[in-house]
Amino acid sequence: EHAAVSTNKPYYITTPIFYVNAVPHIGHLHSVVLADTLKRFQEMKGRKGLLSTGTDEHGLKASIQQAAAAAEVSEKELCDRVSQRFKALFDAANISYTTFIRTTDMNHAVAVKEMWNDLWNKGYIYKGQHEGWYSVSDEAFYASTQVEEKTDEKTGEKYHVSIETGKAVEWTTEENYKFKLSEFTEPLLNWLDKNPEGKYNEVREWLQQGLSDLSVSRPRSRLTWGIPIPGDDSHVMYVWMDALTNYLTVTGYPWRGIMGAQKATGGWPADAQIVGKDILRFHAVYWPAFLMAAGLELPKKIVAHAHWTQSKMKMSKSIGNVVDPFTAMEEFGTDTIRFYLMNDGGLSDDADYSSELVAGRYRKLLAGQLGNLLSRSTSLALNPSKKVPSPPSEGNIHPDDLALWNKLKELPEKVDQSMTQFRTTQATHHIFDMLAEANANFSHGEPWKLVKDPSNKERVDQLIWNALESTRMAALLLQPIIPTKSSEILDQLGVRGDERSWEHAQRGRGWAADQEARSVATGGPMFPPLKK
Ligand code: ME8
Repeated sequence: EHAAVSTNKPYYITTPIFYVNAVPHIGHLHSVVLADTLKRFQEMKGRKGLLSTGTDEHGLKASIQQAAAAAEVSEKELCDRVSQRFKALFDAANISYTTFIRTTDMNHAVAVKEMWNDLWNKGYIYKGQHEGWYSVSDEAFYASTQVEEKTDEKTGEKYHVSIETGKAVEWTTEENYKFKLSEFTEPLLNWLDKNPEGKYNEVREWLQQGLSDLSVSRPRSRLTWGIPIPGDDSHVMYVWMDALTNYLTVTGYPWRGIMGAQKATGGWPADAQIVGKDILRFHAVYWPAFLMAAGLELPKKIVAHAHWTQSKMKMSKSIGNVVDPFTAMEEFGTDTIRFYLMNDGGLSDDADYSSELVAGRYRKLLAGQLGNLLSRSTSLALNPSKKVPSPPSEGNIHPDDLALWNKLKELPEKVDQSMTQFRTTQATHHIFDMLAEANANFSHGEPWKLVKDPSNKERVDQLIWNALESTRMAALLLQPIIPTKSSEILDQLGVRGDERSWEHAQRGRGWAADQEARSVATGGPMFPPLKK
């Protein structure tokens, strides 16, 4: 009974919620496609999936104000407009999100206040002082390392500026609420010890330097755009405390009362939280510390991925070197971009975006391997009956087919392992390695020559089965990454809707019941030549 309960827990995966001071780019899309791929993979294996994404609309008063002024709209209108654009992107990219949260939603304010009150009541928040280099025009504090000293040429007076923005800063002290982050150094190290992972080494190094308490409020006098602190209207919530709590809000936190019980999804703790490596500190230090303080369960995995660059520089709104994902999907197709992101964008190494490379992957892999094998396997000239030949029996494998036969056997396990480690680049590598072998098997077998002599029928059928089965396995395993194209391919192969889940992703488990009655369909090229 108990085991059944725990395996019934939905697979809950999250993406960062994105700032609305700039429109979405390819990097944002990457995080969301990765989360969607992993969710779809779990659904293929029979679990219910929850995927949450959305927009982070508080804080950053200056940037949002400036962006709104530049666009000649109000702050609220700007938030609506940009948030809508993120949502439209995720719809266009076929992201199967189950919630799209905006931190300006009413239920989110309720959840954030609940979190605050809980930490306050448990004694983890106190009133203290925050000191640092403050820039009035940037409305930001800077660390000493972000500040440099200058000398006024006329007066000879010394003053300080932010290195990044060049704006004057002054040493400032203000009253703040603080979170006792320093108490969590040891508990966090213990947590990391139990969850060994590559990127966590970096986190461990931060922790070993020791943590100081974290300022979790801002005076309302300089930041009005935020959630007020319960019981003290003169302060608003620090934007990261507000933003991180979104992962609980969408699960129905605080999970009590009539409303709470209705809204509870059973998703928490999250199974995986996808983030870019730029925000790992917030997710692997602050977030688990807040959760520990509140006595809540910790996420099972924080997955940090590397960045997309252009000419080796991180793609970012502040540099302005961004790729518009709408344009890219229009030019190459949604599934092509999804495929490119998952095939080339990894967890450890940054990847440099290039349209030539997108086109190259399309030509060589999608059209050259997958599309090519599909048209070979459904060739009317070789298989006028369009029937799916019977699979060979285990002891009767043609020597030329052994390598492929074994690859087909090992493939699901390899893909499973890669996906379980969030390594989509490895998963596609294994799938296309099998497809290359399948195409070589076909070319080497030369069925177009053999078919001229009817006595070769058995061998021709074997070669067709090899190609069909390889195409079926590839399309099935690629479903989480290229859902639309996979579905079209499987339709063409006569694979029924109820034959597309994980248990069918095994050599010889296709076309199960009434294979005799099935036939494949011929069609135009699945991946037609690119326009230019
Ligand atoms: O940090 N390559 O929002 P944000 C890959 N609101 N991924 C990239 C990327 C790139 N070049 N650029 C951005 C925030 N990303 C906060 C998050 S969460 C509680 C609050 C992706 O709009 C990546 O996931 O700056 C990165 O972590 C995120 O967008 C930052 O988005």
